[in-house]
Amino acid sequence: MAQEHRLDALVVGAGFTGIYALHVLLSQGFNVKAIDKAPEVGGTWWWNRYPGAMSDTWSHLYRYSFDKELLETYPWPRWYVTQPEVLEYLRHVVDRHNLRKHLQLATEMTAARWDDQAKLWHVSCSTGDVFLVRYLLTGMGLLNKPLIPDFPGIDTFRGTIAHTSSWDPTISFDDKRVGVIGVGSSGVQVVTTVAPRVKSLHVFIRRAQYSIPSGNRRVGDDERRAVNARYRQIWAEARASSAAMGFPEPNRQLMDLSPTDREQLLEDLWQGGNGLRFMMGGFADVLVDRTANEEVCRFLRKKIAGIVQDPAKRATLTPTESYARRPLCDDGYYERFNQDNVFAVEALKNPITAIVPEGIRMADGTVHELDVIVLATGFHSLTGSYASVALTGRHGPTSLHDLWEDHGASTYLGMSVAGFPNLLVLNGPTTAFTNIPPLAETNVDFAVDLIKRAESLSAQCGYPCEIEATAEAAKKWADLCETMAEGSIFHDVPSWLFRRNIPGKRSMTQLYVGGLGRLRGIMADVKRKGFEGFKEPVGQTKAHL
Ligand code: NA7
Repeated sequence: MAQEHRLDALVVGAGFTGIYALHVLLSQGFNVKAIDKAPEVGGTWWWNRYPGAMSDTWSHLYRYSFDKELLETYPWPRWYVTQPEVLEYLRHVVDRHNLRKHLQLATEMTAARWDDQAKLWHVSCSTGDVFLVRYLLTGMGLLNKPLIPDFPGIDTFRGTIAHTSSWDPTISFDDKRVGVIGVGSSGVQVVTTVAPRVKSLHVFIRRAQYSIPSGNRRVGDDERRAVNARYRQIWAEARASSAAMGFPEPNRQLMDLSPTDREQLLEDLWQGGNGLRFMMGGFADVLVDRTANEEVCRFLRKKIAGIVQDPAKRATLTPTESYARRPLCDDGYYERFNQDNVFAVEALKNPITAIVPEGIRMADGTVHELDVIVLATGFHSLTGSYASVALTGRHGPTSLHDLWEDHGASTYLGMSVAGFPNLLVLNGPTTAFTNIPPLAETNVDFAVDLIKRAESLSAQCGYPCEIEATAEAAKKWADLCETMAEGSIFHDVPSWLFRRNIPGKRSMTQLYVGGLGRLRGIMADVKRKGFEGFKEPVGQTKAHL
């Protein structure tokens, strides 16, 4: 039955970030609950249940660091964790830390309004529940709202059609004629996994992407013991690095090497596996120097040519753009196209024009007949996660999402928004581009520091003190994100990183590409300077009393 709940804090989202926020706030003695629209915890890992869904961070760093015993004992049999394994792990963390009774699932936040008189967030939910809380923490994911292209006739398809982020894992591919639209991480994983089981597979490729071998394999007992013995150091190094993926990030410049050494080092990286390591773990100039980037592209195109036998398929599968998207890795993606029943369908010059009852129609009139269509078409990234919530601050009635649309995603340190007191955005727009679990721990720890400071100031002065970024600090942060992005080749391609994947929407800088180590350094500095960039809580609140 719908209820009114009065709490210190509400956490929205029960993925990696929300679960940790709930745990930390409870352990600090706060009266707090977490809600999630899904019927189970897991966030991204609950929704993305498509075949082959897997993390591409090494297993020992795709987890929390806060529970040392769990870190050392929880199994991670292979170098990458699959979607069911991540979900199982998160469920285990929730049970182990007795968090379930503080969770309310199948509950979606639909609106949240800051009441400037009562100094409370008034949060309305799909269930009719209302939460009145001092602090609102949103861990709603970076990639939450699916991007479903506006294909005419999409409702007329006679077979099964679904987006990867709302996939029903019971859907069968066996002996089916399958179409996959999109070849980002999701599409590449689906293709690689289902190709051996299908009757036929048509992969619709608008802009091909580079993918390298993942290098996935079993973790040996010795390797596990070695990681356990060095865990403290491994985490310290990851937190200080940019990608926080556990590989070193050398300062070496690709173009300083002789052509022979270059080739050898690229070959070593290819053999070692992992897309992120290939992009960031070999050389420092791949993302900033176009000559170096093109050299890497040349190497990768040669690899694709060496794998894909059919010249027409090879042409469709070979990227022409810079190596500048979120890097991919796979367990035999290009090899699957050597199967006679797997087709690479060129969809840039000859785009998809409609979905028809029998399948997919292309601009030239060809209809590919299908039983199952997988929309691996991506997301309304970062700001998109806030599109369906009427979240209004001190100056209402424009919602946070609409403000971001109008003025850019200006969010101090990726966390606090001027005019939205006591809202703590976790892993939201302009947070660092990095490995998510350590980012979640970093952001939650900083948010909880802010809350503890506001609580202690409130206790001292006898009225509620607020957490709120100054407009100047938010602007400075947005400018820094912009400047760092401008120097990066990430800007060159139409990907979700800068929201250049959505037809009709302007591009937006919504990530801090300086990485985790720098973000942590900046946060430590802000804290050392008495939370510089946040409004002075006492004076601000007095003015409102
Ligand atoms: P991505 O990486 O955004 O990939 C989406 C793919 O869908 C990409 O290949 C797009 O082609 C393609 N797409 C989108 N619309 C169309 C239409 N209308 N026709 C043909 N192809 C289309 O999403 P993912 O889910 O794979 O991965 C997102 C992140 O999740 C990933 O980076 C990891 O961080 C985890 P385009 O390139 O736009 O031509």
